[in-house]
Amino acid sequence: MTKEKILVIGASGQIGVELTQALRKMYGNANVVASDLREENELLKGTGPYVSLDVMNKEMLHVQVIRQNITQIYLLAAILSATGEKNPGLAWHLNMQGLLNVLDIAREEKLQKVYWPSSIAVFGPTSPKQNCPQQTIIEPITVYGISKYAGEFWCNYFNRRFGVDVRSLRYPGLISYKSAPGGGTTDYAIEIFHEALENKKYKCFLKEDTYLPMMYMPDAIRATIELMEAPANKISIRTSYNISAISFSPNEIATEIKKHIPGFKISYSPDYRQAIADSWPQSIDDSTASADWGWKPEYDLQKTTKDMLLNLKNAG
Ligand code: VAH
Repeated sequence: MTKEKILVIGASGQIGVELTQALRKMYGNANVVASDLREENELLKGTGPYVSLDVMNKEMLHVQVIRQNITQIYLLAAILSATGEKNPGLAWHLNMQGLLNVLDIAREEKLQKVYWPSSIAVFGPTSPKQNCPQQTIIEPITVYGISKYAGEFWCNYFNRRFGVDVRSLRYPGLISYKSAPGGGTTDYAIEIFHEALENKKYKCFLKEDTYLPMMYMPDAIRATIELMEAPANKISIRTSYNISAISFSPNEIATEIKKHIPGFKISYSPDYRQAIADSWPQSIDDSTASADWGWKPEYDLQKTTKDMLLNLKNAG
């Protein structure tokens, strides 16, 4: 049994910090190398190896994989939906070339496994709005969605053609308190908690009835680990799995927060991100993930709200 040595690319990001922490608990701190273009996130400092690494520099990345005897790569570096619309060329280049660099190296070095996140942002206005299925009409209208959907096909190709065990999840909007969100359309669902605690009011950049698929980060991290730990013969989807947990609107999460902060007030001032949100499904059918590897969410809106407020208050 080869000793697992994991490289997390994008370890200082919203998902990367918590995924690195979870992987270090499982594999031992020294066996999980965190990397990012940015400097090491405070929460990771002193908990394990960290290297500055640009996923776009394929030669440097290849050297690190060999030098560190890496057996698995988790690639989280990406430009998200809202930021991507401000710089389409860069978003396409980073999201696509970063993945191709990792897949090529995984093939050449015969890595055990690769993880790469897709997103419900692959779906577009022609996809079903409710219980959007695993396979359906998929016509993304953001560069982020286009790059994630194209990336799904590259994952499928490298698995079928070269046997690379690359696995992927279509994350909904992710809610977390440990590290800042990364420029997404669903970031309102994180900002609202900070604003409610600091100012007792929040001006939301989406309309009050904008329903979106969301998930609390502990569920997303557990889904990722469960997917990666599942036996390969259980994985029937080599593009990317739909997963889901909760769907809510800004009005609904505001109402839930008011139960804890009675004076909290929300106002609405939709911006360019409204059109992105309107192009996505409101809820997702994740029955394939449940059937293949037993996916089941644990956090609903009530539990998420309580846990977010408790931890943000403690972080004070
Ligand atoms: C975004 N948080 O808003 C990401 C996510 C489903 C949305 O992929 O771009």
